Amino acid sequence: MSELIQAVLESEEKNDLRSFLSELRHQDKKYLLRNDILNVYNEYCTNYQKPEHFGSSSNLGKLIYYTQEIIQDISGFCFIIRPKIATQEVYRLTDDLNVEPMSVQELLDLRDRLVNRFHPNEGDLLELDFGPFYDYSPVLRDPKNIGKGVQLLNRYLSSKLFQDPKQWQESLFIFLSLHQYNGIQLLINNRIQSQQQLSQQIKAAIAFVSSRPSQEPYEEFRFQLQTMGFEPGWGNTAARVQESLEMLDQLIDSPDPQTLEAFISRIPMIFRIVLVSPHGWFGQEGVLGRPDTGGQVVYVLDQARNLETQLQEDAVLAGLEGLNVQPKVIILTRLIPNSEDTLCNQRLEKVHGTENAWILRVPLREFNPNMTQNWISRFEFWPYLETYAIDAEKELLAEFQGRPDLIVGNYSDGNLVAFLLARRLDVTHCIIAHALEKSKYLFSNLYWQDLEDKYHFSLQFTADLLVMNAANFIISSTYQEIVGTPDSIGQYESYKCFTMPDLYHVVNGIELFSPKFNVVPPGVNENYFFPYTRTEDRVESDRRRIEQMLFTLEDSAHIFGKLDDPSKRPLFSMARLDRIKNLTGLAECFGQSQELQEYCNLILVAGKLRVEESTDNEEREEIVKLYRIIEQYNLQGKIRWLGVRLSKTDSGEVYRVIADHQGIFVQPALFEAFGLTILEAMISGLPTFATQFGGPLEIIQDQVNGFYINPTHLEETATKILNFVSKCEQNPNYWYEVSQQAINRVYSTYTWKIHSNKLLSLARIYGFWNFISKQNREDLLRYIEALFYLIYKPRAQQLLEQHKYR
Ligand code: UDP
Ligand code: LCN
Repeated sequence: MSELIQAVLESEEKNDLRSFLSELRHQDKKYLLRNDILNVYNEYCTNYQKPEHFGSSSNLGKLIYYTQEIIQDISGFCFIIRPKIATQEVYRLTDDLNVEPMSVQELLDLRDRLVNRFHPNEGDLLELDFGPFYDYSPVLRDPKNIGKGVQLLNRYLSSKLFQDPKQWQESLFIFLSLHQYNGIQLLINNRIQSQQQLSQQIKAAIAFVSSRPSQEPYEEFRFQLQTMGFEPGWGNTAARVQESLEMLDQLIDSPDPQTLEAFISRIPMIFRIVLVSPHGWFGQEGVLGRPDTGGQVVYVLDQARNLETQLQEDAVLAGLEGLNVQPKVIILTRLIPNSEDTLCNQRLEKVHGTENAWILRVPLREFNPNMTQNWISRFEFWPYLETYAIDAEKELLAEFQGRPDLIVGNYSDGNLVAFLLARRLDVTHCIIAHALEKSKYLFSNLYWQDLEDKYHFSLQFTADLLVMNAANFIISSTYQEIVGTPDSIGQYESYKCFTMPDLYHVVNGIELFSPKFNVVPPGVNENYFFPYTRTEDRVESDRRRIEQMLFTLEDSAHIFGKLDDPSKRPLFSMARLDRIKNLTGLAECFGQSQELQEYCNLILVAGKLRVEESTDNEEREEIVKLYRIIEQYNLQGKIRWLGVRLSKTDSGEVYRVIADHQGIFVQPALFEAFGLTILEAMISGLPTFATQFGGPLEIIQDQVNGFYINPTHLEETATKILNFVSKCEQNPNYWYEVSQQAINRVYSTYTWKIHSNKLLSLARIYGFWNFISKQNREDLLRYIEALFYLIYKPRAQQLLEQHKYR
């Protein structure tokens, strides 16, 4: 039995539990989520005059704290308890306090019953279980190591080399013989014919290079090495070649995880990368994705640039300069014929500031021109992806003049295309979620049938399940994206067990303890976003122009509001006007606090100023709401709202000008998967107050380099900001201290250099693992393919039929 329930039942609190259940019974809601549970507990504590605490002194409090859901039916209550991260226990509690564990199947049936979708007489529902496929691979034990999968993998691989040296050394030898660049053999040539020979030759080669001056360029002794069986790829100087050979020598003699990681990370096996982000409005000017893909576009563009730079540096270090190596990165996206004055109808566009990174736009096949000539919402995009992947494959092969070495998917749609491409091309496959919709929309799976017309979650969640299992590795921006926090479940975790009533039950959707998960956060473009103190890199005329635009310029077409006192400290925020970004919540928080208005002005860079200018329903609603709040709280003279789309150069300068005025950045989203604006603000030197729901919880260390806010508690948020402001008034140094800490945090942890280095190292290690564990994965991939054809494809086809008549 659950330790937590047992503790309650064996203590004096047994009666308290009984009273709490009675409180629950009187609720209208039969399905309570954590917040509801806490509210009922709160009520219970008030009604029964009990102190409300979740600490160690109350077992009931602890039980409530760890209970994620309570479902009530005629026979009692089902408690879904999450006693620790990534672990779920389910119990049925009857009225007479009898406790029985429930199986996952029973839980899913109960959920179906609750929405009147339980039909046991019509036969069993399809059950999806990915669990058995993970029997072959290592799993982590401690949840705190989730997201550091590569460490376990290195330990596992090196122990295999140790336990079964013959077979594993042979595999390593074959792996090393495989690498080529444009038909030129790398690392080992055919003078070395076997693993034993390799072992001997390494020692000879080490003796040879150690006799050369350490900084001697590789080109000077290239031919001697070649006669010994070694081709380019070991290093650019005698010292580096020696180091690489010694690592390999050590791996053969006494393998250890660190050497394995360091050695495999050096192998020149990646020159061509595809970053898949198909859904469109992907460009460098005048476009910012569309709802919910803004950050993704910024992320992928910066990633492409930095991967190219890293690949170039790696090629130099590997000693490949003489081979005229030109790494290539292609961002694969959709060509949109009706491109609304953007370049999204252009097939090929070079990524600014790169030598060989490109945006390749491939059109959808023309099923119904009304649809396929235009932008298609991410919720409707599913039927086009399979044929898109087939067409994209041909174009990629032509552009690369061969196969890519790594395919990285982005978001659910891109991840599916990446899977189809990787399967056909047999290439290492990585996925990035950015934001999984399942946990974003409450009960999205339970009520999927009611939401299907608008959101088509049956396709999206099926695609998500398939790709997260198919991928060789997954990178996430935060730990909590995978497994949440002690009191909230992670985005990937929400795929572990769920029902799609009448479609399928997922009893084990993903192995959260698999080493495939790695946390690799993004960085920020340091050419555009840098500290306000770096005056030498700022353009004075830009600074003046932006300052005017933010505080004084009158331009009714794009700017709303005239400040009574522009010298007050600016509270600044910038985001698209989505409901979830909650800029209206920030305006309301500001509106409700006279004191905040006394000390600060509110400055928002957000969306558009007029409903007529927007085509997005959510944005239109938010525009109306923002005007209503301004009127309700009489904020005229205290707020400026800029409905402008800024270039990157300008948005960088905007943050810095706000910092010149000792301003504050506030990110009030109801949920933020990661939050690139937070990095941008912090690196610029802005003290930042950001939502505690999502990624910011990991980016910021509360009260050290920024502050958490609960954007649903307006008064508390205002007080937090005011405390900071008054501390700054009393001690002018305080603002500078927090500002400097914010800058330090980004440079130490969130740079694209760290990101691309790590991503490429992972790609090589998982590529190696993929090579040696191929047979073990084939059954999983076949299962995934079957689900793709049997569930995904017919549903996609149905949606396509609907699109034909639009
Ligand atoms: N952004 C912008 N102009 C705007 C709003 C946002 O340039 O009016 C940029 C912002 O600088 C950031 C990105 O869009 O680089 C938003 O990314 P984030 O991760 O914060 O949120 P998302 O839009 O992906 O939900
Ligand atoms: C999507 C989001 O919702 C943001 O939180 C992220 O920062 C962005 O993608 C980039 O990953």
